[in-house]
Amino acid sequence: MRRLLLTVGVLLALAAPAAAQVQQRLPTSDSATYNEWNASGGGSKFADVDDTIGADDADSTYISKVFGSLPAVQAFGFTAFSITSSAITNVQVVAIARQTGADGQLRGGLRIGAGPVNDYQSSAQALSGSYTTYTFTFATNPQTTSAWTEAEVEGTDGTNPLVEFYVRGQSASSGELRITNAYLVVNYTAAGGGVSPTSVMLPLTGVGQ
Ligand SMILES: [Ca+2]
Ligand SMILES: [Ca+2]
Repeated sequence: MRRLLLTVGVLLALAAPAAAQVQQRLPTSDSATYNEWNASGGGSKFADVDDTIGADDADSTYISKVFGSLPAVQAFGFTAFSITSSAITNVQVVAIARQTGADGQLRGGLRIGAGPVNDYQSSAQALSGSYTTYTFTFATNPQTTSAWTEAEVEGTDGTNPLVEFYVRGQSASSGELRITNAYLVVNYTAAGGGVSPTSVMLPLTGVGQ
């Protein structure tokens, strides 16, 4: 029995993933620079899109922009990421969005810099008529075009910190664009490696003795 469990332990260690980690941030404030969309509740924009991730409330609370007033940008502040990484895979803007008319498109964007703050946006994605999750991926820091550093992602870098994220609606020919949920994601590899053989084997040491 002990030998079997030890074998299982070794196999688990060998099969351990490379400690891929995800951290998510809902918006906590409206940008003072880009605050161009409308809140369905008439209050803060961020409050209509900070639905619990994985449980958006569809048309109960959303931000919108009618076709005649596009393009328009809505940016948000958020609580800074706090990670311990050995490598950062990407930063993603996620929006659960739809259009009520036709030809609507959405971009995701990041605002980066210690001053000036510069704007970087993804390519556009066409919107569906029903709520769909759109993911806009930034594999590198667009201001440096190099791999993200932890300090940049956490907003503490002295030159190229991530400051705000945004959505940019464009191109509709009728109706309006709606977003019910929006958030920021960082995908990274944890520092210090993943599950080690030692940590897997230790609980099994006493089995069978
Ligand atoms: Ca850190
Ligand atoms: Ca909502």
